[in-house]
Amino acid sequence: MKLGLALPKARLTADDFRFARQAGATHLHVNLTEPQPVTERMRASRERYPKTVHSDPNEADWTYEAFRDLRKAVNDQDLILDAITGFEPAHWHDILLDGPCRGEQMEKLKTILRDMGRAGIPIMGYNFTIAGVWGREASTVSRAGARSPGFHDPPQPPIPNGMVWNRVYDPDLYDEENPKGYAGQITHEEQWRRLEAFLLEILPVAEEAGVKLAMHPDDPPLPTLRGTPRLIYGPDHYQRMLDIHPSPSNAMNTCVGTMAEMAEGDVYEMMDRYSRTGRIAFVHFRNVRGKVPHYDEVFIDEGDVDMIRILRNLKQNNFDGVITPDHSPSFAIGTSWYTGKAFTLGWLNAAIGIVEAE
Ligand SMILES: [Mn+2]
Repeated sequence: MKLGLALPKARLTADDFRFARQAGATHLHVNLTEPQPVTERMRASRERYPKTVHSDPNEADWTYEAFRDLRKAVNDQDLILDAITGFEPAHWHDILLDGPCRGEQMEKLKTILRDMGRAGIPIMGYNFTIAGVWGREASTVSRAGARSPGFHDPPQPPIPNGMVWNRVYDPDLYDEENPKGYAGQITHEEQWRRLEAFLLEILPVAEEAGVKLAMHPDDPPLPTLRGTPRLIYGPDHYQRMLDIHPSPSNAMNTCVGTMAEMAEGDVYEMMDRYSRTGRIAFVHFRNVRGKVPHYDEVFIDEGDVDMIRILRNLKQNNFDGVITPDHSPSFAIGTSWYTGKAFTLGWLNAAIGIVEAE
């Protein structure tokens, strides 16, 4: 088992890489999407792409050369670039929504996977979701009032057309005040059909490129969110996804926190069952208190889940991939993102060392 750190696009600097290495990580995951609030996103999109619906707002980050240079910068700090953790919504909204540019966007994604393979980046994370990660608000129930996300059954307005996740991909279509219809109000079976079509078409390309596609469960793991269907929110759902295609590139990014939040099933049984398949590409580690529709994310060493038991089970099932801290509560002092990550990395580094030595 290897220790990794996931970095957002804004933190891809040499000092950030050194921070990861100093805290004990050997591997990095990077998120190249732009996590901007909707209003900023709309403003930026309007300025840069006044008419274009399907343009990629950071095309330069998604080329072979960019991947190659990123990998080199990571290697230069004695780390391994293990994964990119998600496609930009502008690249594939019509794959999720079965829209008119689906074919063109499938070709774009295939090019990205080929370029990743060529650059030596072995894993692409993804989450086949229309509503994305949504509805969590800051909670302070972690130890000594540390701030951390919680989910408490909020009202769920439907998603105006022109948006997937929380990202506006078409500012001309998107109208928050007077929506021109709503996105993704479809059945679960239709969303499974879209996932199946996506995987059957893209997996041969991924396999040839030597890249694994690693699917994250739906966070929060509710059957529907904002009226859109979710696919991976219960104990058997990953099996249905794995059964679509036996390729080793058809893989999972299991998330201990999200799986513990599921209303049904048992996180230990799920992790045991899926790690036995050998198709977990990497694991997100975080602890949680509660289950949908009411839960709070908490420090790694508090909460409902016995994280050591999870690690022992992963070792027993010969999991040899990367484990990264997921979201971490924020400390009251210091640069909170870094202190939260450093705490979780230190805990995980010690725990992995002990479990591996048993
Ligand atoms: Mn996660």
